[in-house]
Amino acid sequence: MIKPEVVADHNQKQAPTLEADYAALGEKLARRGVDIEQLTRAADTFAVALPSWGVGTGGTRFARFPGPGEPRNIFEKLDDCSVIHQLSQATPTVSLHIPWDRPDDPKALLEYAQARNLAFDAMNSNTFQDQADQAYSYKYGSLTHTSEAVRQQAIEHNVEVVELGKKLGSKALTVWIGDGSNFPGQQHFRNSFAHYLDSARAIYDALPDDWNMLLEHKMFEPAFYSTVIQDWGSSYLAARETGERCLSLVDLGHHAPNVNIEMIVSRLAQFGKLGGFHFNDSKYGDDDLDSGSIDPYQLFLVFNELVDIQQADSAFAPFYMLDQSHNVTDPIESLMYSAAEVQRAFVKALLVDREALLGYQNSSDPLMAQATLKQAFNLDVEPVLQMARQRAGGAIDPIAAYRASEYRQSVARDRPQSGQSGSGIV
Ligand SMILES: [Mn+2]
Repeated sequence: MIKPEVVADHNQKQAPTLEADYAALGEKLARRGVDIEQLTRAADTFAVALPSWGVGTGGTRFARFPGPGEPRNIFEKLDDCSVIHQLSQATPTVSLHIPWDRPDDPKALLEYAQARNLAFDAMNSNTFQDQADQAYSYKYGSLTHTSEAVRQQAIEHNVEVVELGKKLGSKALTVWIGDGSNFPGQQHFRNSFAHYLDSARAIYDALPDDWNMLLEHKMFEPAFYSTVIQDWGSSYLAARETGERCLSLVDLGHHAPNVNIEMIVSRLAQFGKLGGFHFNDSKYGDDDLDSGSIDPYQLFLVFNELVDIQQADSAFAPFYMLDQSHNVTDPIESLMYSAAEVQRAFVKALLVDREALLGYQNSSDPLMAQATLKQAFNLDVEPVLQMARQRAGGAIDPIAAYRASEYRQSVARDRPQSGQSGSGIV
């Protein structure tokens, strides 16, 4: 972790500016009837999980350009995650990917994480790649394969991930499969979906009572013609058929361009089936750009729904995770910046005057309804985020503090480049 003196020194220099900005914003919010202290406390409650694979440099199917000091194993990944949480104070959990992060000694891994103020979020299984020691290939599918033996192997892998997660204190399994087809006629749609339902139920049966199973859909890639769980409709149907604690997970990047994702959020939540969220951004067909880097308004509109649902149902607590690929940036910087962007969208959504909005909706005043949303979105809440971080022991400006710490230079010396980050090409 970064020396506390480095963070304290950074904060001391930034504090006078923050105090002035915070006071000015406080006055502005007070005129709207909002207590800035209450908003800052709410900001502090925000948390989003880090993907273990996110701290390694990503890439595309064309190439990967490794950065200096990449983590070479799960312990070094946790070291990087602890730095992100130390400075951002918004990422207290890590989501593991098995087999990439499979520990020899789960107890030792749990202790290592706890010593760094980290816990484990949802576990991710992997049946979209073949592993060296497996009997059957997933080339033509896994949980939906036409062969029962292949399906059984994929089910057993998921059960193994649940068993491992139990030892690590996780409470959820996220299932994403690449199963689908590249040619019309290659796959029987109904049969493959029926196989998926049978496999999902078999995995669900192995789930502890206090766990959730999260089904992630993705429109295309790696199967470019059809994907078995390609949209929220398929995800909803599968979650509904599988069991009460089986829920849909929405990844912001896994939709056709221009799809109204905030409405999907609303639909799934209305029927008790929204279980989790993967944050990222996209411009074309990608699904891995940094959260809020392309369309921060969409991110805000998603949180507008999430906050609206939360205020109606206090038990609503979906799993949040960042899911992005850092190809050209220092992954630690991207993850800190992205966590703050998601937190910013959450805080702005809290500022929406919901009573006024409902009034404009009921009186059919679309201009003022959208203006009510814009009034919250257009306000700069940076001082609230900075104050929440500082009070929690983090850095007022995480990127500046991180660069001042020279953490990357330090790990670059300790971690000679191996050419493998364990994150693969994502
Ligand atoms: Mn995802």
